[in-house]
This record gives sequence, structure tokens and C-alpha cells, in this order.
Amino acid sequence: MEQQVQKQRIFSGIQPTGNLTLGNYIGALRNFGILQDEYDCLYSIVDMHALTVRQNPAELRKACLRTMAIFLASGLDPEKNIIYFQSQVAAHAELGWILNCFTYMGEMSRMTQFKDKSAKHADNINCGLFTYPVLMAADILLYQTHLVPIGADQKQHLEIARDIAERFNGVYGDVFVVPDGYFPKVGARVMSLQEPTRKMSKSDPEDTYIAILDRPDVIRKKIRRAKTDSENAVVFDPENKPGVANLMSIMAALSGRSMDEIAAEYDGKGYGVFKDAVADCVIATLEPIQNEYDRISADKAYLQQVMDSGRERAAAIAHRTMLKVRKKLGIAPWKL
Ligand code: ATP
Ligand code: LTN
Repeated sequence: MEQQVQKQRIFSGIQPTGNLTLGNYIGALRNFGILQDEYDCLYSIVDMHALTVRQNPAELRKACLRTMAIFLASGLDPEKNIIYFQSQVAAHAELGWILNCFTYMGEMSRMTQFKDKSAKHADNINCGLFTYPVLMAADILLYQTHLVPIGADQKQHLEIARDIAERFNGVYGDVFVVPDGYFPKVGARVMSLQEPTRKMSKSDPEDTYIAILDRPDVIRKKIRRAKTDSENAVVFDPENKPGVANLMSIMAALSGRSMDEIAAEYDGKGYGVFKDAVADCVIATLEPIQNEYDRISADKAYLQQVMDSGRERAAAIAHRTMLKVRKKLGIAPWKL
């Protein structure tokens, strides 16, 4: 009889804060869809991570549903993938606490995202912000994840998740799979349109990012206004021409063309023509997603069904890991 080969597992999460950007799409979301046939995938809207920054409840609730609808609109099949809200599977918080006891203060204080976010929110440097990477490690380890599709900014957090898994396994035996990252070849760090030496971020001002749901006229306007240099030459030189390099990377990531091909095609044509071509490329990618989004987000019954089934399927896998973890740690067993 033919033996059934168990597929490897993928887990990734996106925070439902603000508007998902082209950076989120190229760095993470697009890869989710590409991998859905070869792997057993869970994609979570990590709403508990969003609480590390003060949120308006009504807006957060809307943003949660919007993020789920964007996941679906960008091609994730809810039958093939488990799509769910992190806060609805209590085991994330449970394992998060346990892993806090296997993580050192020094490790957390070295995290660049913590340093950036505490500078940005100096009036609210809370413990959740500090231990954010531990909850992320719990998200990943809970599902015995092999591969984590993320942008380059999350590399440091993934390393910590690996360290925590290895540390725990070192004490208790092979409890967790040690995960690897999966990064896009081009576009792992899409940069801000206005400050192209910083990453594009959905918590920055509107004109610095392209939202997945920005309509074509807005996209074109933002790209035309994107900061470039005064040379007017389409050459890939991230050091000296970060603005142009960023636009070239966006085009390369979305069209599959190489930097050389792009440079050759726009050689001598100037930034006006080049920027319009980048805008065409972004619009061609995002417009179909927006049309799907409009259709899906109007169908509340469908969203409810995806949410319920995702929660149940995720919780069942998480429960298996938690039984193992509880037993290894010696905390109260379910059955005497
Ligand atoms: P915030 O600005 O609120 O911190 P964010 O835009 O960084 O949010 P996240 O929810 O933290 O969004 O990230 C979701 C995924 O998108 C992660 O895998 C992250 O690595 C990826 N990502 C975020 N920004 C970029 C970017 N500029 N380029 C490539 N990938 C990105
Ligand atoms: N920390 C990530 C979001 C995130 C995540 C995860 C990504 C939370 N849990 C698990 C991959 C796997 C971020 O800030 N972008």
C-alpha cells in the first residue's frame, strides 16, 4: 500500500492594525498563497499582538475582519489553509506564558522592533511590547511549524523562536519542531515611499505606504510623489539611490523581471515614465484583489463560517501540543 506522506507545516501571522500595505503583501501575504498546495498552512490574524499598542476597540474590530477578508481576497483558500484569529485560540496565551519562563530579559532587550516601538510609543512601554517575540514564538511552536513566511524585519524574532525551541527541547526532549524562515528573494524589505531608507510600515503616515486597498488613482498619485533623486537615471543602486532602488524592487517582485531587464527598458526614459510603469504594475496586482475584497467583505455569513471553522481546526492542533507540553513540565494533568 502507498504510504501517505505528511505535509510539512507553515505558520505565519499578520497584525490587524491599520491598513495592510504593499510591503505586507510582497513580504508575506503573497508567499502564503504560493505555498498553500505544498504545505499544511495556518495563517493567523494576530489580534493579541496588536494590543501591545493602544487600540480603538471599534476600529480594531473592523480591522480584524478587514484583514481576514484581505487574506481571502488575495487568494488563500480557507479549505486548504486554516485562517483564524489568534485571540480565539487560548493556547497561544497559555504557551506564551510558559515560554516567558524560558526566555531571558537580555534577549528581549536586544530586539530592534522593541527598541523602535518603544521610541514610537514612549508613553506606553508595556510588558507586552517587551515580550512580544515570546508570544510570536508561541504562535509558531504551538503548531509544530517547519516554515515561517515573513519579511526581513522579522528575522530576529524568528531566531529567538528557534532559540527558545532549542532551549526547551534541550531540557525536555524533542517537544517542538525548530522552524526555518521563508523570505522573498526580492522585496523582503519594501521601503517607505517618502523615506526610502526605512521600511514601509502600516503604522506610519499615509503617504509613506501603498495600502493593499488603495484605489488605482491613489496608488498612481503616491508613486508619482515617491521620493527619488535628481539624476533621472533608472539604475539599481540601493546605497546612493534608495528611492529608485525601492521602486525597481517593487516592480521586480511583482513582474518577475530582473533588475537588469528593468534598468535596460527604462534607460534614458526618465523617472516620470518609469514611475507610471511601476504604478501600472502595482495596480495590475492590487485591483483584482480589491474587487474580490469588495465581494467577500459584503458576505458576513461566509466570513463567520471561515472564522468558526478556522478556530476549531487550529484549536485541535494546538491542544495536541499543549498536552505534550503540560506533561513534560509536570503541571496539573487533565486525567489522574
Ligand atoms: P506595523 O507597522 O504596525 O508594525 P507592519 O507593517 O510591520 O506593522 P506586521 O503585521 O507587523 O506589519 O507584518 C506582517 C508581515 O509583513 C510580516 O511577515 C512582516 O515581515 C511583513 N512586512 C511588514 N512590512 C514589510 C515591508 N516593508 N517589506 C516586506 N515585508 C514586510
Ligand atoms: N511579529 C510579526 C507578526 C507575527 C508573526 C507571528 C509572524 C506574530 N506572530 C508568527 C510570523 C509567525 C510582525 O510584527 N510582523
